[in-house]
Amino acid sequence: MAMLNFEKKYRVRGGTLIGGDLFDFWVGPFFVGFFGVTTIFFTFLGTALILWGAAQSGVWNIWQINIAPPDLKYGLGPAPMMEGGLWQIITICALGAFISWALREVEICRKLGMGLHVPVAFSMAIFAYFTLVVIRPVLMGAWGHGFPYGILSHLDWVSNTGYQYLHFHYNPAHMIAVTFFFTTTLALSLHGALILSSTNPQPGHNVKTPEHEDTFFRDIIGYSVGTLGIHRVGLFLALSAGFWSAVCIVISGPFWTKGWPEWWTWWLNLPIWS
Ligand code: 07D
Ligand code: 07D
Ligand code: U10
Repeated sequence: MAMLNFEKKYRVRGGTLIGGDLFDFWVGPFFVGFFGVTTIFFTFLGTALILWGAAQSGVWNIWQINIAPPDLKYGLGPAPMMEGGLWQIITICALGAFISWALREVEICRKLGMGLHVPVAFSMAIFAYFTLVVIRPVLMGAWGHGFPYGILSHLDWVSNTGYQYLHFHYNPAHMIAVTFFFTTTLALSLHGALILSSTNPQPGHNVKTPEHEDTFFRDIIGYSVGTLGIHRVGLFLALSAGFWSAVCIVISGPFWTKGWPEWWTWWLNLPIWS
């Protein structure tokens, strides 16, 4: 109930980026806004096109639906509808929906007078997707380098693309990205566990304070990053994971065409060994 009173106080007009008062209202719990309308538009159209593509190929098994990008021969031009054109339009819809969603987050933050950290964070995911389906295909000269839209088919693409570079684990940016992903889960599990351990004491005991949290980490590793600091660390780790993912795929092809194990010959070739 407290939450509902709070919402009533802050659910006021203003703060929109575009459209003024036009869509400045709520439907149930959802803020609409200009970008809510564009989100619904792109999501509806994109989903309908995926379903239409599934109908055209007669595949209704959810795992096997596949909307493939165009053949490499179409380069960076538009492809016929059933030969990748559908993938191109769906890509535009996906980017339209993701960017609309991020801008709707910005409008909500502005209404609440909050920082833009959440939309900035989501933008890193959009950037990774944009790298996969726009930046890398453009650098390599064909939309056909994008990944196909299908639950299993996109896994085939990841595997095939990985093996094109012999052993993707040797991609140094992939190593950095994987390490950031692992560190993110480590940090989240430490933080979740620490908060629960101090706020869920044994029956009859007091809830513990941030001093207890600081002291736990000072005792165990000699340093506490602090209660605000851990959230900065978490955001940094997670955004770095997405950033280095984008780097690891954009350098594969446009900047390195051989197997990734071979990249490490610079180490063997250091003059120090000879
Ligand atoms: C838990 C938030 C909820 C989101 C969910 C995803 C759809 C797609 C579309 C039928 C954490 C909803 C899914 C709307 C339906 C059609 C056409 C987020 C949570 C539940 N992948 N991927 C999955 C996407 C890429 C990879 C699952 C999207 C890259 C591997 C799901 C994108 C590469 C594995 C999925 C995308 C890659 C998966 C679970 C976009 C490198 C798995 C995702 C837009 C990043 C895992 C069968 C999840 C799996 C998996 C969606 C891109 C690799 C279907 C929307 C090309 C190796 N991916 N993916 O929980 O089980 O995310 O696959 O870029 O093993 Mg993928
Ligand atoms: C792209 C998702 C964006 C999502 C958006 C939102 C909706 C709405 C609605 C639920 C980036 C979508 C929202 C649709 C849903 C509702 C209501 C996120 C994206 C905008 N790898 N690998 C990565 C590991 C191997 C290969 C990244 C590990 C093999 C290739 C990450 C291992 C080979 C590519 C990673 C491993 C190989 C990658 C993925 C282990 C295969 C990429 C995370 C333990 C033989 C991809 C930018 C990511 C990449 C990528 C981890 C193994 C190949 C670092 C842990 C050796 C080709 N791998 N990999 O990017 O960098 O998220 O993409 O072995 O392209 Mg790898
Ligand atoms: C965090 C936190 C914290 C909290 C938290 C959380 C992080 C400490 C205080 C949050 C965390 C959690 C709750 C934990 C669980 C979360 C996850 C595991 C992450 C994954 C999440 C999910 C899987 C859920 C995903 C659900 C989604 C995305 C919602 C889906 C909803 C929609 C699609 C509706 C969106 C609404 C829009 C776009 C605008 C409103 C629109 C409508 C209501 C529809 C009506 C439309 C209109 C009025 C517009 C008309 C449309 C038009 C004209 C277009 C028509 C076009 C045509 C072509 C016809 O740190 O603190 O606690 O809780």
